[in-house]
Amino acid sequence: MKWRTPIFALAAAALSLASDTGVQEPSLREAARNSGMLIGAAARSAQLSEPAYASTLAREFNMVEPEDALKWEIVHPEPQRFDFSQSDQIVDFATRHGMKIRGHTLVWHRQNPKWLTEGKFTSTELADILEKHIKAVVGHYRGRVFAWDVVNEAFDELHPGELRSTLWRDQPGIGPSPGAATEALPVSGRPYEYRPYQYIERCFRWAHEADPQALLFYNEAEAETVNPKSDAIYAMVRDFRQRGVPIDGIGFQMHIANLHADIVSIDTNIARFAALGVQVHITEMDVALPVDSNGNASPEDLQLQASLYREITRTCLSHPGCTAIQTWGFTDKYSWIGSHSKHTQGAALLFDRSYHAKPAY
Ligand code: 9MR
Repeated sequence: MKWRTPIFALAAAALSLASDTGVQEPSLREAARNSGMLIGAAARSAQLSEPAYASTLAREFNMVEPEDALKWEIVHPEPQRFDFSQSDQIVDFATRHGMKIRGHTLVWHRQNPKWLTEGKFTSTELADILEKHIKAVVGHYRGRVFAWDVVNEAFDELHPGELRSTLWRDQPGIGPSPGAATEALPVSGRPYEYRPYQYIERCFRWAHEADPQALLFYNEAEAETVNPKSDAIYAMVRDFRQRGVPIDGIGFQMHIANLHADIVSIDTNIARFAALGVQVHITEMDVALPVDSNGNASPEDLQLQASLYREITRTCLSHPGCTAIQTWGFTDKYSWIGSHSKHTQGAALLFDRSYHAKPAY
């Protein structure tokens, strides 16, 4: 009967873990490793000193992405000054715990510092600033960040298929793109070859120069299904692949607020991008639920949420090109959903505010 002792001990330990936290064996991280997947979460440096936050993150995930720490206003607060202190904390944490690191994001229209947005720079100056920024940030983490969201959310919400008007599109985007083939698109009377997403192409080339080993992603919101926005991105990615622009992947954010999301369309969309030879990462998944004044969702909605997490995970696993699933945070204690929806929506993640695993786990 001797052999039973360690098994009992293990079972008791697993049970007490389960009753304490609701987590199961194997952890998400172990399950992901067994399936050859990456399972990630966005993280905030300020929370790493909280023991439950740090232990859950390290136990359950094999990939991490700074939620805000690499955005311009934090990492590049003054024209000549970079501040990597917050992102370094997350990168160091990931390194200590053997986790892969995704970088987010080199170019976005939000969270930019005033010196940049109000600087009234010329196109040439802006292009120069952008190139230096990308090369400095990618260069700082060369060999450590394995994948970058080079450009985030460049396509428009209101006019799907068109590029959003931003500092970047409206300025360096209008210049001719070095290396762009001139025969691929009709020029129709323009003085030089014009691609609306020319500035995006330049960003990918700069990032690739700074770290030729890093995987370079285009990341987008509301492009998970087959729709006019994902059609436009598909055309851009296909053009990039045909002309050898260094793009390796597409990130679908997957912020879900509709509990009846169209899984079939998501599946078809993942398949068509994967067929272009790019990897697909689900980069920012959460499923927002209606919550009461205490922040609690109904048991029925928690089950519906669990089905959505399950369906998206299954869909990703069914495509060899879908290589990572990441949630936007992991505990409902720290989630952008609560803050932006005035607390009528929330409970969007895998763990509740006390780090107990929810049905979605
Ligand atoms: O979660 C991020 C939140 O902390 C920031 O305040 C916000 C600023 O706009 O950005 C949030 O993250 C966004 C991500 O960078 C890009 N996709 C949408 C995410 C949620 O808004």
